[in-house]
Amino acid sequence: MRIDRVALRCVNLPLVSPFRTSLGIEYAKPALLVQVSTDGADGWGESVSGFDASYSSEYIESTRDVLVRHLIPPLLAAKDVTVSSLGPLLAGVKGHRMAKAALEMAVMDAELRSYGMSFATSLGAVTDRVPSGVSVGIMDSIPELLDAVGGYLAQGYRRIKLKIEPGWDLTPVRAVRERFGDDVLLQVDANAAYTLAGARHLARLDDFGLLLIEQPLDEEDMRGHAVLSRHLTTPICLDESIVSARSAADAIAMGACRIVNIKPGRVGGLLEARRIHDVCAASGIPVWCGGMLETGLGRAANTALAALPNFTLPGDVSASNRYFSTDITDPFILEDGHLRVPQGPGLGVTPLPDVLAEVTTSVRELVRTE
Ligand code: NPG
Repeated sequence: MRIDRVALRCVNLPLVSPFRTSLGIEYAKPALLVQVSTDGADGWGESVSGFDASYSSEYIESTRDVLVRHLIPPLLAAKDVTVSSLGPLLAGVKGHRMAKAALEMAVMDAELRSYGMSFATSLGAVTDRVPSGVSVGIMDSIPELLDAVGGYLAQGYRRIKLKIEPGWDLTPVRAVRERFGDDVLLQVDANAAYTLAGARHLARLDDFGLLLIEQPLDEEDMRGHAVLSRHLTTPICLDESIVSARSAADAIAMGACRIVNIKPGRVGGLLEARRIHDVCAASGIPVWCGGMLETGLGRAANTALAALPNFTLPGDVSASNRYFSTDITDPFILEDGHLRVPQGPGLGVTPLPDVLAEVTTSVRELVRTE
């Protein structure tokens, strides 16, 4: 496939309600979209980098910069690009996994569309619908939290994830358990907000029958997670710490986690995400698909990934209306607590031109010169 043009498009979608985590509050979802035009089909990708560097060292402007200067030029110069040639083509650029993931997604979409295969089939999906979990932000009060959780359960969400931070942990978890009972699949996500000094406090979460506690400690503190896991009966799940199949293998070998959250955007793309899935499966470690408030494009890719066999826990793959009143693609809808895995060629969804035009804040194009 020859790549003739790459367009980088920044969009900004208002959120239906503010989303607060231990990292800060988001009122809107900015995203960098990548559109590749080839001698065959076009393809779309989406970067999960955020407005700032609070979740990861990458952020939208750094993603755009490395794409423009270092990642797109070799693609525009290459005679033939396939998704499997991207690894070697881009190996000279260290890191920048979110940028590489967005580019890989766009190339994969173009390639699969050109021969009419879906992401799901290409990745090895074993189901055509995936159970949907919802992530619930930190709220101003417990009644507000209980209202939100009650609303999501009424809509049919299969699992609730509560964002926690020091000062907002035991009380909200206890309140949700007391109101909605022990049968609700419940887990918590700290986004690295604790230190090992909080081990005894975190162990009090063991009383609540949680599925897991996600990323309690700093992303680089693998040893700390291994130590902490010896103080808890609740399984530790790693998110930010898992950046590759190799880091997943290390974490598992050290006993730093018993469950892994896989986000393709965080680990450099869907192919690496599948390798992490495979490493975890070989070690008997269940995985689930994380989310970064993706638009329908990223959501389509995540849903396809979540249909692989070792994704045995519901993921943060919620319906479009959890975050957006209008998505840029046809919306993902909750059906009996599940999302349908798109079956059309490539991602199986494309941006709706009118909506896309409305939410676009900038476009930058790079074209092939010869
Ligand atoms: O449903 O897409 C979703 C969001 C799920 O809570 C969610 N994501 O740490 O996993 C996370 C968290 C997040 C989102 C963190 C955006 C930072 C930014």
